[in-house]
Amino acid sequence: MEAANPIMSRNNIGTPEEYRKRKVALISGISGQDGSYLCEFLLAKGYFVHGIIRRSSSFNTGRLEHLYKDQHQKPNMILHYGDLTDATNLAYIISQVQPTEIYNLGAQSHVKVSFEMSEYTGDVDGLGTLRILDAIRTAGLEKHVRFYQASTSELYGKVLETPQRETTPFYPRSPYGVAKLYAYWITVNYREAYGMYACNGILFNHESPRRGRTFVTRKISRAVAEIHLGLSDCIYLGNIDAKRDWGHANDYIEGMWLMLQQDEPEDFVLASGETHPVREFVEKAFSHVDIQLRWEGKEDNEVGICTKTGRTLVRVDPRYYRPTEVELLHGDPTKAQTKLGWKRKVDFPSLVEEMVKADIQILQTPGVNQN
Ligand code: NDP
Ligand code: GDR
Repeated sequence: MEAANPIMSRNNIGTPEEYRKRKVALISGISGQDGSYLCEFLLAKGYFVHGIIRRSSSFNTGRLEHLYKDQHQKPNMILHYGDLTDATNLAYIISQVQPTEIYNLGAQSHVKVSFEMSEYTGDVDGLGTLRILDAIRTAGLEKHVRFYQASTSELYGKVLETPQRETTPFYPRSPYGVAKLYAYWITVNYREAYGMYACNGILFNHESPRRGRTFVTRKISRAVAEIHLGLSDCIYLGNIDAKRDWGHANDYIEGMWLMLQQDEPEDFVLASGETHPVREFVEKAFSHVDIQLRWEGKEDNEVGICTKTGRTLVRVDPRYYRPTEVELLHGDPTKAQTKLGWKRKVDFPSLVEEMVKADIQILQTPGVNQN
């Protein structure tokens, strides 16, 4: 932190005393959906925010662009190149920036992709968490840093109990879920072994216009916008009977922050408390462009047809099926509501509407980042 600290001294961030007085957050996965909302939220609260971004051959900071303007004179945020597979780099960043809170959101976060990149997913999502926890200890910060781990409802996997809560047994159904299981338990273990303030947020699906386009909600909202504007004919989906507990990402990041502001570290479920099939998301999304669907056929041959024109707008493509599926997620957020005072604000119909409208607007605005 003093002038000898190369990261801090080359960035015009004020005196060491000024810096030490501030709350300082480090976010892995800052360029993702949740990372960008969390960064906005923490900056608004007066935090100094550090983020870890991966080197990429193409631009990967689109979700942060609006926050990065005006950061050159007296920045409130600094982005560092890094990777959860690189322990040396993580140890260096953490020891230099001396964060007070660390949010580990970085992950290979796509469940279907994790079946194809299982070792990599284990390395990043499982061991990556261990690398951060060890980097905190190496820097001697284990009694000073508060650590948030992005755990997931995918830990529940096969349905053993509904609604799923903090005490529901885990049974992950993908390499992603299994990697996150390791991350969950190593977080618990370091809390118990070293007295670290470390929490798991077991978050159910949360979406937004910033959701990556290969996740089902954004894939649907984008396709509906394209079909509405005459840019596409049909959307191809996998298992449309899977049920998810969907909320808005912007509501969930507040819950992450609240978990790190308590007297004692604990694990919490964040969920909407409702569950809906993918099929219902599709129907609702089309209804926002005045298209009603009727379903015909069964399983792989099922199609969604526009009741007015008779055109087929939805087809099932088994390519999107997973070797093992999580059929039903339905969370119980009672503990977070009671202990954290957390409550989601955006309901399911408003979420679908916001996503479809945002995609229509993006497609109608020339020059805007089309992601
Ligand atoms: P995204 O996929 O949008 O973002 C993932 C972030 O991780 C990106 O910034 C990505 O960088 C970064 N990342 C990927 N691999 C690495 C790596 N090897 N080293 C460092 N960073 C890496 O995910 P979300 O924002 O939706 O989710 C945030 C976290 O929460 C993830 O850990 C996810 O597994 C978890 N989660 C998400 C839920 C959801 O519904 N959204 C629910 C429960 C848990 P890049 O931009 O370069 O790809
Ligand atoms: P999920 O999200 O696997 O729940 O993981 P995703 O949106 O990928 O899938 C949700 C459900 O929709 C079904 N589905 C399809 N999914 C995708 N991606 N593409 C399709 O075409 C399609 N058709 C049907 C899936 O089979 C699944 O049942 C997300 C991620 O954000 C994880 O990182 C996070 O941990 C969990 O949510 C909670």
